[in-house]
Amino acid sequence: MESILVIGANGQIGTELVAELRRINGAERVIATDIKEPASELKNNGPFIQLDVLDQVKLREIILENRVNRVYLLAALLSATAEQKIKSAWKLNMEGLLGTLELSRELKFRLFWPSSIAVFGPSTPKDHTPQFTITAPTTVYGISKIAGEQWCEYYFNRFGVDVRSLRYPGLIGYKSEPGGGTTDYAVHIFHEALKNQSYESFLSPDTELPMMYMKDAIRATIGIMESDAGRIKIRSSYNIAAMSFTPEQLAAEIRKHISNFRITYKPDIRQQYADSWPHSIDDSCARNDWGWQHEYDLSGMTGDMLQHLSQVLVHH
Ligand code: AKB
Repeated sequence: MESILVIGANGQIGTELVAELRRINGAERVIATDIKEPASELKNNGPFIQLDVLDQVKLREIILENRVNRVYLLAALLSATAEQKIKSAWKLNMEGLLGTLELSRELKFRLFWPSSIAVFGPSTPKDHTPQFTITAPTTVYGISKIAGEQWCEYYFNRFGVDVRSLRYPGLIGYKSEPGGGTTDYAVHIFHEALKNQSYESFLSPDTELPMMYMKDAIRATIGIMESDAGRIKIRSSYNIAAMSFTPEQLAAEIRKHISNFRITYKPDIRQQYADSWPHSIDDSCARNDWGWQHEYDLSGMTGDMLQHLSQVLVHH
């Protein structure tokens, strides 16, 4: 029996990706790994192995022993944390990828690696940012993502490594707390809206960013991984998009459900990172090449998020 490996399974994307992969493929076939002890759901619902992605010997062993044919490499430091820990962010984000690309070259598994809208920088066109345009990131995280994209393309062109990647926008989900990103305000705001009916935003009211509901992001991730190889024409990373909004617009949408919700603004250093990123993304290549389509817009996402998160908070 072949199996699927998720590295960094404890994180914002990993938690939801493992659950969905287990639902589709059966729990026993999906091995979750992370450097940290997992939340109980991950551990109790299927195999979990503690793994530091930089331990390439152990990673190779796990892949061989379990006949892994799909690897999702999600271990990374996000934008805000990476600015605080420049060298360890570079080490984890780059060496983790390079080591896994090497293993994929040797062992021939299909590899997913996440890129981000952070590959773009202040000189990139801000609206409907095209697939192929200026990428001159000004954050450590963005530099690691654009370098990673080039490495993915290199390993595909030179060695035929079947690597696939998406440039995620800000992701919003209710299953896990976000960790160290700039777009995280759009998750925290829901927690605070439900608990305290108020939120202090670290981004200014009119900061428009591309965003996506986690359910769409998970469908995109599994969708690109399960597409026929011939449809994957871009081996650096695909733009994908669903919606764009500002903190003010999100607050107004939340107020349709929680009428006394109040938002205040106190921008911090993360404002700079957000200001260097696009407002909206042109994802027509992903739509044309392998049929990407989003389902959730601002109003659909907000309703679903509030409904599910309120249940999660009641049980905690
Ligand atoms: C972050 O804010 O760092 C991430 C991203 C946009 O990649 N969510």
